[in-house]
Amino acid sequence: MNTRTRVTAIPALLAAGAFAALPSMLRGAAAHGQATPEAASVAAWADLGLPELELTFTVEAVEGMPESIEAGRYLVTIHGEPTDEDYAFGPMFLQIPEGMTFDDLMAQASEDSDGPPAFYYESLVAGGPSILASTGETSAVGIVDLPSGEWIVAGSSLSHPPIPFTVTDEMPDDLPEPASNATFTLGEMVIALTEGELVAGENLVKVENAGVQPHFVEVSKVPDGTTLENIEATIAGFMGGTPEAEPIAETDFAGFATTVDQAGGTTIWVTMDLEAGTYAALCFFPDRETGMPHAAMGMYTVFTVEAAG
Ligand SMILES: [Cu+2]
Repeated sequence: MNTRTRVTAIPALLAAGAFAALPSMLRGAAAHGQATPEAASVAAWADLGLPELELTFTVEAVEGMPESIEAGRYLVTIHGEPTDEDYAFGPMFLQIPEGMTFDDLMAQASEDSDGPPAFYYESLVAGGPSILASTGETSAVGIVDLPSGEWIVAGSSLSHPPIPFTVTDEMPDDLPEPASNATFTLGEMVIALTEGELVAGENLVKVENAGVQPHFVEVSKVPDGTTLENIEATIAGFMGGTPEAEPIAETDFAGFATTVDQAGGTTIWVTMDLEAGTYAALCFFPDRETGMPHAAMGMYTVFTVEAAG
């Protein structure tokens, strides 16, 4: 069915930056050790008493989403095994815009276009955790706000068609602030570590989109000593330009974590399991005006993670 193919292709298109074009073989080479999340740190989230959602991504569907839930800040756990064709997947929670129906949304999404449908830039896309194939992990956890309205949840990769659900009532006004040791702040066209620091081991990371367009953050380990200029040169090369500095080989990007798209004004919390080293964080969401991946417009940063003392 064409509609389903197109709709489920939206998030894949969005995630389809230059890195998504890398051969999966190369991604496999970048895999790092199996991570066992420390119960101690994520326990800080479990102790908040948040309502929970547990979703399973099978090959064909997202399973476990109730038809109706109450507005709130949700602890979302996802399970699934990425196939060779998946780069990553996670839940795309999208609030159906006022004046649109589920069918309208499906119809617009099925229209041929080079980028995301217009409504995607206007919608409340809540964001969330993601399972990145290169990590070898089969589950992920995050915290996501879901205010009242008519929603869909779909997979942020092919083969997970949208499922409608309803969120009732008002957001509680006493939402707890989940613990975090670092904050990424996203905007046009900037991505910055604005609070705390990322450490070797498990991190509880707050990701806030202070901008207008949807953004996400993908964190890849890069060779020690990599600079912003090296990343700029690498992206220029991807875009067919002539790099001014030394680019990094595509095979030298090792994916460690990614989030799914989140709309302006949203905040999520996710875990990121990192090793000591140098990292690049980038957003490849296509710009509304130019269609260029945000990274090509400067949306990247470089940071280091120290070895645990
Ligand atoms: Cu972006």
